[in-house]
Amino acid sequence: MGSYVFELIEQEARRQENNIELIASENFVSAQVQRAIGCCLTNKYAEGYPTDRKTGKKGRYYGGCEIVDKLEQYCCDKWQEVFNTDYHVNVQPHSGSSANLAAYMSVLKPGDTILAMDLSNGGHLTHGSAVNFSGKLFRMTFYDVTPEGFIDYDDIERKAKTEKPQLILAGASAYSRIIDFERIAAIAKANGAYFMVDMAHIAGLIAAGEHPTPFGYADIITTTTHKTLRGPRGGLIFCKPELAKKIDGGVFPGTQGGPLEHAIAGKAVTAEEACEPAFREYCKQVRKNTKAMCDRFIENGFEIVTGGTDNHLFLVDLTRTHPNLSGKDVQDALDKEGITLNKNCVPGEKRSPAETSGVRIGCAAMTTRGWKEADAVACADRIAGIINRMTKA
Ligand code: DSN
Repeated sequence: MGSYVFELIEQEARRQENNIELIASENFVSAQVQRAIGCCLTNKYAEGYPTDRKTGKKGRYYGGCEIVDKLEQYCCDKWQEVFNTDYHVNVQPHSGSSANLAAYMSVLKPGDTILAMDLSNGGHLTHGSAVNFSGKLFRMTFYDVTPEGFIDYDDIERKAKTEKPQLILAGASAYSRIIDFERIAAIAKANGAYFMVDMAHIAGLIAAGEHPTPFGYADIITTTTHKTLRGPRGGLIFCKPELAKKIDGGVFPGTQGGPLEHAIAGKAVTAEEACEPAFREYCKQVRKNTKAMCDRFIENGFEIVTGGTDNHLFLVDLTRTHPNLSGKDVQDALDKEGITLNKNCVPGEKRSPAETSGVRIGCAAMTTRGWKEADAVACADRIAGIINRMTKA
């Protein structure tokens, strides 16, 4: 049957094949993951949780769940294996935002205080933005970054004392440096706050040992599965075993209804893939490519927030080198050249979030496509040339 929808899907497939994809939060799933998420499991309702392995207590509100029970339990077990952890895991969150909402609602009351990183400094919308549920439901307070863009750990310590948050949140959408989870955990503990990590961007690197782990330090860890983990769009929550009941209740019935079992199948295949040695090699290469590209931008005279990168992304700050160009100008110009990235605020941003003075560049997707350092360097030169020509025009 011909359908406009399938015509558009075909067009998008061509766009993805032909473009250079540098959006730091995107990646390309394997054919196996795609097969899992496009399967008959989408037909099944399964509100609740798999039958308890210890007690045999049934946890679903619908019949016919004997197979999805096995699937969901397998998915949970595999994710524990990925992160080599005995933390409890909930694989039902539909997205990273749903995971964060459920996590907050599990341990906080509306009006409680969260200390997090502001969106403009690299945090995420769900980390307290005034236009998001997080900013509307909770009293948000933010720690600073230094003028160079590094997390100001002394400020976290100060604000933990003065603002008395019930929860301190680490994790970011646009932060290119290692996050010291151990230090923030100690601050949270000293101040009687929960410590939550949103590791969505760096989860793959953590799984591969390419970034220090928050397991063992954080009370609650949320992530998406589609960024450096290279899985389908979706979320996960990990927590210390003593918080398992609260977290599960926070997801269902607290903030979600029926789980998406086809998405859970895709997450399970992703976990299988992340356990393979090839995934470690992939994550190593992501970091090498990102560093090579970032260093080349510096050689080409560009300014990078924090002066470099430790992970899968970096931020180009145009403020001083190209004052007449906004991040949006660059994003639009590169779109026309088949290079996809996103505009991004930089520390001390003077422009609006719709314009911005920077762009964010990530190498996770192109590394999946087979990029090595030389490809990243050639792309940096190409982008630098495009931006410099825009300045002259
Ligand atoms: N909005 C995503 C990103 O691009 O980083 C995070 O969820």
